[in-house]
Amino acid sequence: MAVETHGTGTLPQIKGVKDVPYDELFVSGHRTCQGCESALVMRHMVKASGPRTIVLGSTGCMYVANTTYYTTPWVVPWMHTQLGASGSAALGTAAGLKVLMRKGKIKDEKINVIAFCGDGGGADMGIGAISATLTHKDYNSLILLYDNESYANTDIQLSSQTPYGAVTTFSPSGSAKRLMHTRWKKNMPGMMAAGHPESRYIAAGCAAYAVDLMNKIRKALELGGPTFVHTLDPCPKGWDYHPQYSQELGHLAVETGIWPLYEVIDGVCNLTGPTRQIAEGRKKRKPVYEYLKRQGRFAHFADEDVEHFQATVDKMWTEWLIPGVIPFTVAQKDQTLLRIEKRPLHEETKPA
Ligand SMILES: Cc1ncc(C[n+]2csc(CCOP(=O)(O)OP(=O)(O)O)c2C)c(N)n1
Ligand code: SF4
Ligand SMILES: [Mg+2]
Repeated sequence: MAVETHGTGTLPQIKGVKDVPYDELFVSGHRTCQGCESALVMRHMVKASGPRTIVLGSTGCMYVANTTYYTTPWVVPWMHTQLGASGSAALGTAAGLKVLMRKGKIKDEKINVIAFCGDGGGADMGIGAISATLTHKDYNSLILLYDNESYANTDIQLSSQTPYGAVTTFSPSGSAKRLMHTRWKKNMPGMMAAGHPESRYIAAGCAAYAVDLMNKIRKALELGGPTFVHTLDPCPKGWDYHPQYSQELGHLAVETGIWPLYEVIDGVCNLTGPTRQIAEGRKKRKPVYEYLKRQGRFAHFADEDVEHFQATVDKMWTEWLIPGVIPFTVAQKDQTLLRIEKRPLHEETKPA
């Protein structure tokens, strides 16, 4: 799809791994857990955006573990902001830079403003400020929500992004109640796309698909205005698995269809990576059990819990059309979307 950009063209799309910038702008000196995918998101994020970037970070693992006293992995300018304030920090910084450039106090050049937040800080506490920022089309900023599916930094409490049935310190499994948490994960990127027509770019990514993620970051910054990228980040501590499997779990989240990769550019939805292949019938969607069985947070699941999880993911693929984002007329013309609706459900949901 041809897309008009207001960028400088300095962040072209990356064609493959060999094309990825060599420079590291998020280096050693942090204290995140071994296998932390959120830290990898930070690394990919600034690799994609380059040195002319200001990063703002709300409280959470990516703040606390990345700024231990007198040490930091950030090579680019970085500032902490309050837990629910990523949206305000993004807008304020973008507006401040614009004024300073207009008054000739600093050189008029493209500076990328990226504010990150966790799922607790972004999808729960700070959603109002993010929403407000996404309506201010005159200011260029990217809000990146790194989603480890819990309030990880304060010891894995339940958030609106915690998946159905998962054990957290606020939702332990017990003899009286096997599942303490029975709400479906809030659809943050879909909601942001549906409600913010001024935002030209909203995407869902995953660090296990590094080039796809870096290209999404670049597209957001090139298109300009307020943009939003949501990443799903396997977290060995909160999800309870060996750190060596983080990338595999990222792949499984996408291959089972639990975490679809897509972008909404000027209101048009574009599926990416394996999500596109599955939708086009070129790849089979894996049973969710493949993903669930690898994590201790789902170890208490009975067959009926797995079946409910599978049935809801199936429904997401067959019935949801991201209401308000993809008009039915576009869905009619877009064969990919039609194929999603026509696809048969996967055959198996039960453990082998
Ligand atoms: C207003 C406010 N309430 C509570 C806290 C305590 N706190 C610090 S980090 C954190 C968890 C944030 O979770 P999330 O945004 O998902 O980031 P993660 O720790 O998972 O990376 C909490 C509750 C705080 N810093 N500020
Ligand atoms: S608790 Fe999870 S998100 Fe936090 S540093 Fe460890 S692996 Fe990363
Ligand atoms: Mg979190």
